[in-house]
Amino acid sequence: MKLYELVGRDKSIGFSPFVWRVKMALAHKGLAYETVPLHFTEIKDAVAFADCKSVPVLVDGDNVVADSWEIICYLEEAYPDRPSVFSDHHAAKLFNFQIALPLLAPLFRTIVPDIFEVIHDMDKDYFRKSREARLGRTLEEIAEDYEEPLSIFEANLMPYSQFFKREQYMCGAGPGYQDYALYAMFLWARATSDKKLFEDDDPVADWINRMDQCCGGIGGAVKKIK
Ligand SMILES: N[C@@H](CCC(=O)N[C@@H](CS)C(=O)NCC(=O)O)C(=O)O
Repeated sequence: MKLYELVGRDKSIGFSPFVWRVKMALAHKGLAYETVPLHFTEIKDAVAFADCKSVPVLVDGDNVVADSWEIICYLEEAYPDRPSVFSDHHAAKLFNFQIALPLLAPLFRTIVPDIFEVIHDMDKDYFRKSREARLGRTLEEIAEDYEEPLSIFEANLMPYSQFFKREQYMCGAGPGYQDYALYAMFLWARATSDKKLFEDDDPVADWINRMDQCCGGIGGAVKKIK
């Protein structure tokens, strides 16, 4: 199996929150794969064969699947004898939408100037132009005002703090899709930014420690890109 992923200056550290969902699911299922590390500006040409413009893309024999959700659904169907990541397929699908606007969007605005610092020089023009157009401001303006989106992120994280005060994982006795999707977002931030997203004594920190150790510790090994 081949997984096309996004890397920064350091080719050994993938930082896409969507690719990390798939990597955690592959590890959960014990499926082996190799990665094809790509910089932002390499993605379009490299995954054109999959008729898409973003990563992750998975190639499994003759099967080509794009989009993290589609890939995980494909793995569930193609490898039914492996442990499922879903405790409830519909609740998992809904969770993608539940975290997109309240958490992923403000976190993106919080760390986007930090992401710019860790990507390869070849990507800098593309990243600056595309992200400044999307956000309607320069990266420098965004960097000055990061406390506003960060406070939105922190407020929207609160239900998870309350939940993890009482429960170990979102999917029950062990981690599953929702845990991986939320954790992948924190790996994105860990690989690209030094910003503190929660207090050390927050129950979210305990859950992240548990997630760092699951699936052979692949998430726990992620370091900030130098
Ligand atoms: N819905 C897609 C989103 C994937 C996505 O946005 N990937 C980003 C990396 S995090 C990408 O490839 N961006 C290409 C670009 O910005 O040119 C999924 O879940 O797979």
